[in-house]
Amino acid sequence: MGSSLFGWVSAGDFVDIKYEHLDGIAKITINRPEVRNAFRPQTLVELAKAFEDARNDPSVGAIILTGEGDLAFCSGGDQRIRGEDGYIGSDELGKAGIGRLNVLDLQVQIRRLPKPVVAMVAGYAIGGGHVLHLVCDLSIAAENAKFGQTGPRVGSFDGGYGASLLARTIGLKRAKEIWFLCRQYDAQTAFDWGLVNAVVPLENLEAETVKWCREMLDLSPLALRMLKASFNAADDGLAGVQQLAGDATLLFYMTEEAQEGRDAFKEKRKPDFDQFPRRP
Ligand code: S0N
Repeated sequence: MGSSLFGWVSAGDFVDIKYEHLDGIAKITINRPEVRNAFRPQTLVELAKAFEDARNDPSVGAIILTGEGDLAFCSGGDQRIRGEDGYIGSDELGKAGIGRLNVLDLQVQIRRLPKPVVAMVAGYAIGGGHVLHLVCDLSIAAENAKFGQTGPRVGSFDGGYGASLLARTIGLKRAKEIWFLCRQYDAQTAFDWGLVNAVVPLENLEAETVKWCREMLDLSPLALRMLKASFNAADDGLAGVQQLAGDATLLFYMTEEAQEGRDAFKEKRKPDFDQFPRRP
């Protein structure tokens, strides 16, 4: 992928990540290439902040998640600071020796974020890094991408989205194979299994990913929002239903019918809902 061909503009100061914008696209890059973009608690706090900013920014319509350099998207939790109950940060919790598993919050945040999130994968997407690409809505892979889980080898597992969403995405037998054997799979296999949407030469990865984002930017943001919530609703249980129902409420708020209820309350009169059809 090398250096970016695009004129990304920095949109925030972070230590472990880069957060940039370009014409309606936000790009969030895990910037720890010396450890193949493994995440530590600080990385996850920063990722959460950047995703929140991208969610709240009305100029952003699509979000790219990627890793710095050509060698890795993300290699999962930073094993050097893994303590006895999670990953030990440099904050007060970490100083008290209390670990965190805060990547789970990030996974949920990406699922619930009402804008499309695209994983742009060069090199390794391994362990918790593999789950991060999995929870993104789309994944574009470079030809050098490698996918896999390592949990049973390094003494961890993700039985949440890491197992269930993987099974939903590529089927139970293949998901179990990935977790039970801890093999690595090349980009073509990932494509054949439906784990990624496209495989492109490394040098085209960013251009292709931006092209996919621009195509989505040309489409209705509300329709994309409703579709994302609809796709996730069943798998996310009541939380998924809540997201979809919240989107329905958002749409209802925009109707004259809902606004009649609000106006009647403010004007201290009985609402006139007879003016609205009782639809078949
Ligand atoms: C990625 C791999 C395959 C790359 O191999 P390659 O290219 O041969 O490079 P290396 O020489 O191995 O690595 C280069 C340098 O980077 C360091 N490094 C790589 N990965 C990590 C890592 N994850 N943590 C810390 N350091 C890492 C290497 O040590 C090396 O450094 P130097 O040069 O100093 O020797 C290969 O590196 C690899 O297999 N990496 C480990 C992958 C792995 O096992 N990751 C952890 C898997 N587990 C998780 O991610 C936890 C899951 C999780 O997050 C979670 C799940 C459910 C509930 C909660 C949680 C939670 O923990 O929050």
